[in-house]
Amino acid sequence: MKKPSLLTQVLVAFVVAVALGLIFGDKMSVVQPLGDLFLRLIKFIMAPLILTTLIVGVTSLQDTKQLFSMGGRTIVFYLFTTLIAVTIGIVYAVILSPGTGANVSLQQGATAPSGEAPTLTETLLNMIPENPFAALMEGNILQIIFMAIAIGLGILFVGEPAKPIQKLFESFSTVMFKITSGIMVIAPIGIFGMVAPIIGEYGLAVLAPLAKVIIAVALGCLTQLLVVYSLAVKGFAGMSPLTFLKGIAPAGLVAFSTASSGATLPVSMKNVQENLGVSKETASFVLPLGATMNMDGSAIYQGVAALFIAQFYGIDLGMSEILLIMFTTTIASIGTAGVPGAGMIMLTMVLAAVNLPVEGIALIAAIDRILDMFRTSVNIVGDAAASVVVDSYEKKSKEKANQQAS
Ligand code: DAS
Repeated sequence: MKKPSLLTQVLVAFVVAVALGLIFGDKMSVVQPLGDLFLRLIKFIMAPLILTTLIVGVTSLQDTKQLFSMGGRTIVFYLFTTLIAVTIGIVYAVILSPGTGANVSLQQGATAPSGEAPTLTETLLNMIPENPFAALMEGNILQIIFMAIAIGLGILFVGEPAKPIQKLFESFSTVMFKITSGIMVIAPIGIFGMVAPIIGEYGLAVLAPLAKVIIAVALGCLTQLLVVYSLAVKGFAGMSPLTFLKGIAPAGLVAFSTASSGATLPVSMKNVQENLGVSKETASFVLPLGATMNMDGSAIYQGVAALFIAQFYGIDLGMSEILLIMFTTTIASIGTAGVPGAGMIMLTMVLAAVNLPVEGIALIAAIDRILDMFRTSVNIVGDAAASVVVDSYEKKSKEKANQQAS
């Protein structure tokens, strides 16, 4: 009998986890170590995989001109889809709860997170590692990206004498991918071990009063997936949306289970290359960048949360405040780290920008993990859509260059 595909395995694991979570409640915490094992394994591989594949990605580009053209297309795609995402979130929040005083109840004992949201300047400056080894040890993705691009450019500019280093990173990257494939074998078990305890802990009792917030975020995420990204891959790359969504589904489910773009990165890099035909050089450039600065799902969440919090406190937002929320959310999503709960920290920046009470975050803090699962999945699928679209342009540019050369 043919072994079921990884997608089938993770889907079954997910459904069984939700069912057992609802049946056995918090007793399911007994399987948490299975989830922790998988999460630790993909976090272990994350830093060396990003560093080596991004260096290989940069050095395999024809020249710095291609680096800047690919970078430019990537950034434009990311900003454009994020703006659409936050608009979708705001529209759903208005539709689902038009009046003020939305029926969300302050969760007992919930407190707003104390984290301070970094400003855009701090986010950009923090990209530069003061100590490259510390950046690797801490798994600071933005700093690892900076290092990889710097090393990659160095190898490009040095040329022939740096070939041995380039070869070393190429073989190192291949080894990292092989290890990632090995880790993915236990993905179904890991997803089961992460999802069952969460569903068991929350159950339906906690989720009911905040159902409108969850529904608005879930509908916004579904719209972004099924409309925005499907139109993008179809329109710009001629790829069937079904092929695209099926191809990235395993990474989407790992993102849903881990609520961490960073931890999901090894899986999405594997999926886009093996299932969607994206070249290694595009994948290793676009995806690590996206995992830290393209957070469309977080933007949807921040749009929804800002409006629900305003409505809870009876604050009517005018068009200028709405536009300010859209702008701030887009900036905030660039600074949102690819780790669990980062979006809630960045929400403080959005609320402060439009003078909304930051403590309002406590209203939805209790279900943040559930909302984080939805938004992180969209973050990852959005990065994959970017890699498909950018790769398609890169291939067209190469074909044109070859035709001109011949
Ligand atoms: N969990 C974050 C991520 O990994 C997203 C968020 O918190 O908004 O993408």
